[in-house]
Amino acid sequence: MIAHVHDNINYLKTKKGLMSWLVTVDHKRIGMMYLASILLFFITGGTFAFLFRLELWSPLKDFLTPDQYNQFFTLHGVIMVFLVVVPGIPAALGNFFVPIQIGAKDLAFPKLNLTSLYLYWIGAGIALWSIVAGHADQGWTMYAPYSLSQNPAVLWMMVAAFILGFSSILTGLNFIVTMHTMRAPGMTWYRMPLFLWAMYATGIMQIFATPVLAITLLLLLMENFFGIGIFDPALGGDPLLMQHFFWFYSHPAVYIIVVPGFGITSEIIAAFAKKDIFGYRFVAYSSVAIAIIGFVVWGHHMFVAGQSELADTIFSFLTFFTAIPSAIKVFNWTATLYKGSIDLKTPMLYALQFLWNFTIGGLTGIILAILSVDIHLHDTYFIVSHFHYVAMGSTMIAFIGGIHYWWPKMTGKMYNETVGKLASITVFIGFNVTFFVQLIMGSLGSPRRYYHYWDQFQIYHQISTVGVVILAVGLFTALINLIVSLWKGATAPANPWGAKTLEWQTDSPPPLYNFTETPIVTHGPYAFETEKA
Ligand code: HEM
Ligand SMILES: [Cu+2]
Repeated sequence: MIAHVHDNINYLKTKKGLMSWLVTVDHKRIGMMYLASILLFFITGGTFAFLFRLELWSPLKDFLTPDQYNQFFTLHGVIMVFLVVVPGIPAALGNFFVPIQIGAKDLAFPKLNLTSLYLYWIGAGIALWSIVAGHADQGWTMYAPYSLSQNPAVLWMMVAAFILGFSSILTGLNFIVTMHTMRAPGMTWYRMPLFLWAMYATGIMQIFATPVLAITLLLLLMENFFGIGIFDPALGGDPLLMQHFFWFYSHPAVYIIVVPGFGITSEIIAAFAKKDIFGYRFVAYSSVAIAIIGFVVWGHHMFVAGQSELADTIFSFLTFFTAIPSAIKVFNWTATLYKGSIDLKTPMLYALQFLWNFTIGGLTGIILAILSVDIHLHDTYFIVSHFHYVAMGSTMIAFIGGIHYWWPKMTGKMYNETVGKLASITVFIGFNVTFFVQLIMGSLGSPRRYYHYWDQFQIYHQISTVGVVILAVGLFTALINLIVSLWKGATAPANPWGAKTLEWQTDSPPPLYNFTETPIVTHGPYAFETEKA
């Protein structure tokens, strides 16, 4: 009886107190805890970036020593990659919405889900400890032999990445099993929202690629502690092997990073253009195609590392194929917008930014895939810009857009729309001022990761630093707007945007088991047209 009474109470109110959160197995609460943790690390990683960009204001010392500069970009990279963009969307929004979008009560393995969160926290704690332990300055790629330095901070960082990898694998596994076994009656594969297809493709990559990273880190640690020659040439090892292993994980990882962003963009565009996504199946399949092709192109990170010319040529050739599924998506989103009744609300502004930024990120990727051009551009600011257009400009922007899209559902509150829009526009300007200029200075030959740089690049660095200030203002405005809404925001209705997917058919915030009765699905995820007819 009592359980029944609880059925209608929203998940935030079912139980109170810190302990009720720490031992919860509710996917929504776990998602919210991930969200809070990831945003905290985003601010931490951003602070390091902000500081070293300020340092780059002039070619000589401003306020950081060269050593501190190296440590700061290392910490920035490790935090942003392993603690923010890789877990990011799946762990926070995926956790919250995968079960709800298929009409299920929870994930298939709720306790495993809580375990993933704890592994994330432990991994994050160790990563932070490595800051205290000293002096990690090897860069986020941890290339041997430099990373085999017996430096405790570097070792701790590897242990952290190892543990974080398991958190990621378990999340992917949980999602895949859930989608296979727990779909509501009528929820066929092709009625699944595109966000779920994206989560599915991401899950595949998490399960198949992440173990390779784990093994690599384990080998590095063994080499460090027992002096077994695996990667260190002084011990008879092969440093290139380390790079192969590393990129065999890390190229799929770039898609673990961006594919979830594709998913969110599809949801937002459908909801705010009030249309079915053009070529739904192509968009769904292209996520899976990206996941598969992503496994055979890792060598494009090693064009100048000394692999054979034949290998270079093959990897260059194969890399071009990754452009096809990405382009299919961009074309289909654009076609969806065509003749849509577009509503430029805050989430939609982020989705449009995503389209712009991802187009630049993807096209610069193709430029880098051209062997002869990459020899010139490798290790310049062009690379830095390319991956920021993808990781920040696409993934983080989609993430922030998704937070705005689902905020009313997650919290039951509406944020201020005008402030949300202004923040979004500021972020767009700030991001592009920061990173577009880096494409130019990179193509002029300015190397990355240099503390002292040549005078002729100062103006570009300064423009970029101004951009970062604008970006920071935009991001903080967005964050404050969301936080203020928790106290001041109007109560959110069940479906503020008039969207069609299942999460909008339950209360805001949802009850403990998501739906008071199991939904029965009778149409596709974006059935706007059927309604008109
Ligand atoms: C869509 C998500 C993508 C992400 C997250 C991403 C991320 C990255 C990252 C992090 C690097 C830096 C390597 C380094 O540390 O030096 C990189 C380099 C590279 N990316 Fe991407 N990339 C993406 C898409 C693409 C696409 C679509 C292509 C090609 C069609 C591409 C081609 C390349 C190439 C060739 C390099 C190597 C450049 C070099 O090291 O000289 N990327 N990418
Ligand atoms: Cu790659």
